[in-house]
Amino acid sequence: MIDRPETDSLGDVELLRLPPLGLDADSILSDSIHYHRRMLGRRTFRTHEHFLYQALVHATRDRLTERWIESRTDLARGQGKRACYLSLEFLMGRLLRNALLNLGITDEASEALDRLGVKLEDVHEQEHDAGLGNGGLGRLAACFLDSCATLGLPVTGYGIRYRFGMFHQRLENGYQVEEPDSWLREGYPWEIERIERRQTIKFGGKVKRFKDSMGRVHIDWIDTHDVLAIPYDIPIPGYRNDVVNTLRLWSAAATDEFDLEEFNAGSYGDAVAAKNEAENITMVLYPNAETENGRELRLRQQYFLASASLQDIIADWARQNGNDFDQFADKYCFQLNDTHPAIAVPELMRLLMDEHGFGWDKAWQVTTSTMAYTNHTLLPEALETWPVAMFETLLPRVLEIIYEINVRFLAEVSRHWPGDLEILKRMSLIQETPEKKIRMAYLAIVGSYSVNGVAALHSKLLQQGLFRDFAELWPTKFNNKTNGVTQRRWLAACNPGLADLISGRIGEDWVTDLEQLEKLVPLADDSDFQQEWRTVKQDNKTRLAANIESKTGYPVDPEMMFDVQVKRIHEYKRQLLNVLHTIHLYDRIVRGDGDDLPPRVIIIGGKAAPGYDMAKAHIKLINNIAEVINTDPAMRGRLQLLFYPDYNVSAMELICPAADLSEQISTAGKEASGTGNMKFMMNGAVTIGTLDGANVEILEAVGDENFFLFGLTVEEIPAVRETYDPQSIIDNDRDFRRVMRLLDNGHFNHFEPGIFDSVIAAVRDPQDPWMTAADFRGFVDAQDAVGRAYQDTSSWTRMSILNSARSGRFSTDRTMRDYNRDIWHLEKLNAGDS
Ligand code: 26V
Repeated sequence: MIDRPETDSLGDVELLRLPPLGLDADSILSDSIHYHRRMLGRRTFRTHEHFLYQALVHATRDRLTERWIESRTDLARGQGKRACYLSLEFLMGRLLRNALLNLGITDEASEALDRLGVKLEDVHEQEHDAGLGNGGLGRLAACFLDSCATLGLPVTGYGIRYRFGMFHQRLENGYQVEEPDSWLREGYPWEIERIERRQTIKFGGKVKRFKDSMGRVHIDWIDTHDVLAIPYDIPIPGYRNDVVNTLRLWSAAATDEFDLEEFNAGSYGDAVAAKNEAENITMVLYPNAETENGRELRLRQQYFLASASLQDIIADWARQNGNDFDQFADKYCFQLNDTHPAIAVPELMRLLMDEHGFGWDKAWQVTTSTMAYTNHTLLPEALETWPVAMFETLLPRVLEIIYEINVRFLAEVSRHWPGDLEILKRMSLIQETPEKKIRMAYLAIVGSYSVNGVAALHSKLLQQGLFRDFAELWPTKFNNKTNGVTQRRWLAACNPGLADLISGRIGEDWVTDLEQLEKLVPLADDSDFQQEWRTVKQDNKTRLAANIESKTGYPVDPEMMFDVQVKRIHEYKRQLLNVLHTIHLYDRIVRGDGDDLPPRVIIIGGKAAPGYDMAKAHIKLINNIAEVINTDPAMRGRLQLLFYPDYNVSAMELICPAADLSEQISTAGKEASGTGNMKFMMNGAVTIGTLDGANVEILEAVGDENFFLFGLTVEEIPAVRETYDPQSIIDNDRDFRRVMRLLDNGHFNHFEPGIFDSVIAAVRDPQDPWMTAADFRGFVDAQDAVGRAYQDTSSWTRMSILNSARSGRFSTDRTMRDYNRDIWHLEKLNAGDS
């Protein structure tokens, strides 16, 4: 058995150097053929391009691996501080295009394949998206990794290698059907299994206390059911800087002992069943729905990730420093991506106390100077709580530690607010009624030295609302870190036409310094530049139109305005508001009042959590309306509605370069940040949006003459809510009345009576939390302004250019610099110096 992990110290690396690999087309071609033939054993490539894809990945990975090892050596040599990004989700998408871009060998790889008569684009199509995330939160983690590597920041991602990622969405009669995502079926050529760094994770059992000969109390967590955690590493290359960081994903496996025990008891079947139970832990990514809250397997996943990652780091530390943890907090920082890995707080306490013999105060000192927490939601129903009863059976020792954290924390609260029992109840890590539950966000706040939100508005609302008491107790702990996206994937790689146009005018520095895009501002009125800008957009629209036709069967005219809303389907994001406006446009054309409308295709895409019935009904509604509109000859060339099936990262890479209008229309105060809004902006789409999340900062950057603003503000909502009467809003608005009449009359569901009743009722509900009716008029008017603006081609192009030009601050390079300046304090790796 391989049981001696490589330490991060220098060891024998010097003895194992090889001559560097060529980055030219010849070398790439010969290595690809080598892998295709000698490793994969394939004779021809014409029948299965997939193996050529695998061969090219291996050739590319070799070139990364060389730099990867050097980066790890640099890190070991420098002994600098590192950050660990703990996240249950990493929505990586495809890796090949970005690896080639960052290595600077896209043209060389393309030329190598040309010689085989194969197009690099077709090879890219062979790659399965690594869909190990639900949406924004997981994709943000992936963008962070790209930016950290590019900035040379030593940051390792720690996550779970789910056997099945985000489900695939198929449509059946307009309804979403979920299908498993077997992304690992053909093997995943990017990963390297590191069996020697496996860890053992404990579950169940009981806690035993005993005194040693010195009279000191020791704690044993015994009779546990152990599960192995096996790490798989994926290289994360920086942009042309020779830095390669790591994404380490843990996979669960049964321990040998587990098998043996059952086997000795004479039941082979039970042994295999036990193995299954262990491996179940990393079987599937949970979709984010309320119905998935409180599932025991999800808690197992969270503990599995936290414990495996911390043990991995501590084992490495102990190999180099023995039991001396004095410097540990100067060398490590753990960034918690939402509360999902917050169980790392008590787990680090447990490891330091029970496994390394530290007292409470020392362990708490280390924990609270290494943990930092990022909140990603204001929706109360998305805040995690775990039943105490579940902890009792699954993680009894961890529960004891949480109780102790709470006792000490509440003592601090009563020192701050003497005699205030109400506040003790409010701030306790344990919610008492109706069921005893652990409030994971509070645990994360108490255990961390930094707590941040993900956009200015969101961070402000956290401090004034959800976490108000905590912000009052520890005002300096709270801060904002506005999200971003990586321009390497979201402009350079996915929009080569625009990237070339931009680089031709202002040079290539924007690829690592997005603020450079400001240099486009003076070109916004240049008519030649405008024409070239429009040509690129048109090409991207043509490319997307072909893709949509192949997926939906509907031909799309790229001359029409592309009005796009793609994101998870959720009531707060208000796809329904978009649908109401679509019906309104349809109604205007039918009643002969649509002559001054620009031809428009409305594209909506996104997945609904499998247990979220209302969101699923929205998908069905969109598809039914699409069917009516798209088959009505009167709509031809004037209005189209399309539901984009199986929306994912790779789909967005086609969609955002082709969008004219970006829909960011959530109810104010509900979207923490949004990041799709930034991808669209960067690619020259103009936003129609509410004052929510990062839209506020987008508006500030671009100016209100380049943004279509509408809707109630966070400040206005509470007062409007008090007397909210959607029916009277409908009654007093002729357009709204007509829209509702079409819905009420079953115009979109003639042969399926009643199926939209709950959707329609929600619009009329005075308690509607999303206040869709309240924003109808504002939205329709703003859309009207969009329609008029779009018809002035030159002024629209100007807006488009300015949106891209002012998107500089929405790079994750800026976000990561902010995290590093205020939270992590890491030194850059000496890229390329070794
Ligand atoms: C909740 C749950 C509940 C139980 C099962 C699995 C699961 C998975 C995720 C979540 C919470 C999701 C929170 C989230 O995705 N927030 C999004 O974060 C983005 C990045 O900061 C931000 O742009 C979006 O506005 C925000 O909705």
